[in-house]
Amino acid sequence: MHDIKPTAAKMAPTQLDPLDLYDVRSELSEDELIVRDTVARFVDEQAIPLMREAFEQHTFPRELVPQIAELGLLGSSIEGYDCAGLNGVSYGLICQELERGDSGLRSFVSVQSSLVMYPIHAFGSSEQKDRWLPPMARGEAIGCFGLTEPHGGSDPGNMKTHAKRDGDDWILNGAKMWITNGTIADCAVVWAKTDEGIKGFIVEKDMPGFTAQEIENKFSLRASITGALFFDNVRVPAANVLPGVSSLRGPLSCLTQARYGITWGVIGAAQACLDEVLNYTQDRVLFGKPLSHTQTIQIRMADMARRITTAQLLSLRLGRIKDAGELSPTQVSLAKWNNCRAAIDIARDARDILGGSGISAEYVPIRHMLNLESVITYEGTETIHQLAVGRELTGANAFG
Ligand code: TGC
Ligand code: FAD
Repeated sequence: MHDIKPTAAKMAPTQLDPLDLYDVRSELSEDELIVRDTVARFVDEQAIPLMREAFEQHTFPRELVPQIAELGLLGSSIEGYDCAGLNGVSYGLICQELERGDSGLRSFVSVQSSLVMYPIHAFGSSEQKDRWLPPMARGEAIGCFGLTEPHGGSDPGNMKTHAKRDGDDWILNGAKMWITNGTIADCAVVWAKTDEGIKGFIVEKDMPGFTAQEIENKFSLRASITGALFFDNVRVPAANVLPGVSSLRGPLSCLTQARYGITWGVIGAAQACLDEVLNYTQDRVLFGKPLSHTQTIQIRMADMARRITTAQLLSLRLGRIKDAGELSPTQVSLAKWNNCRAAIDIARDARDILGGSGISAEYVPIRHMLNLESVITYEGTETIHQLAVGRELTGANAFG
């Protein structure tokens, strides 16, 4: 018979933070630490208590938006226009802390900041910036980003949505699929083919011919709204066309911003899973000792810590490169691939270590695991990022 009491085995003194073994925290500036700690407090106190139910109810907790805005988390990298003007590392830390709560929370901020406010700021007219950026920073206007189409999102260059000039206006036709915030957005930045190249259109929710439909029954990112957008001869005034870009470079440069944030975000999800298994395995007594004292469980948790540490160092370095203005999309692809793969593997393994409890929403791994199925797919699938790195290494384009 096994002695089923905990062995009270001598615990080796632990001095390192299990969720930050290389003390990445010490690499952060005072301002970056304030951002991290403030968002962490918001997530722990305000967001986490709502996320499980939001996930179960398949709804986005919109009541958090005013606080998110109040903290300056919307368009945080933009200077002026009521935005916080923070650096890239701070944006990463915001994403990390939000996604420690739930990927849906980070998605909301990613889309608003990187996919809607960023293109308006980078490619918009001064009227467009004045009109949209301040209310978006305040969370009073919500945006969405329409690039993916029903016939295949990995190859946006093959988009069917198109627009034709008609006097001073444009007539827009087509459809977009899997659009975060699609049905709650006041406007959509929609990318469409024109005779003058691929252009971005700010389509307002009440423009005749524009409809949005919620995609229901998702098993992933349930605490986030996802929709399909339809454009049936929508008349868009020239004043709503982004003047600064007329090629695929427009939407792809937005993706570079959002993917960068995701490299940080998924670290938060992975940390939440490791934290859960560290706690759970201390109390779970099997074969006469706590699960945390068995060799294979320790190896699995050590592997989680190794992968989190690697991801942290990658994202921090990426952030410093970004803040120096030298970021290459290939570097972002490598980190999006590495960090999403690490996080989803960690979440799946954490789910397993919790045994039957692992399938319960009372513990976080299954929610993160299901969310990460979306995160590893959107903003470029793992394969797309591997091929982007392959293209950089070889100079040969394997997409064609
Ligand atoms: P390619 O010939 O490579 O490039 C066309 C033009 O774009 C430039 N470019 C980039 N610019 C900035 N950032 C990048 N990452 C860029 N990649 C390319 C490039 O220099 C060129 O510029 P120019 O001036 O010469 O015209 O285009 P390609 O058709 O070969 O595409 C390559 C590929 C496959 C990498 C690209 O199509 C791709 O990334 N596909 C994946 C699509 C994707 O990620 N969709 C995401 C949709 S949005 C979303 O998922 C939001 S989820 C948000 C949430 O809820 O959090
Ligand atoms: P496909 O492009 O059809 O790919 C199918 C499979 O083929 C994948 O496994 C892919 O890796 C593989 N594949 C593709 N090309 C190759 C190749 N050359 N070689 C080998 N394999 C290949 N999009 C937006 O525009 N805005 C949003 O706000 C948004 N939010 C989203 C939210 C959620 C919850 C989800 C799930 C998606 C969202 N997306 C959004 C769409 C997302 O970007 C796409 O799902 C993604 O880009 C993949 O496109 P797809 O689903 O059409 O898959």
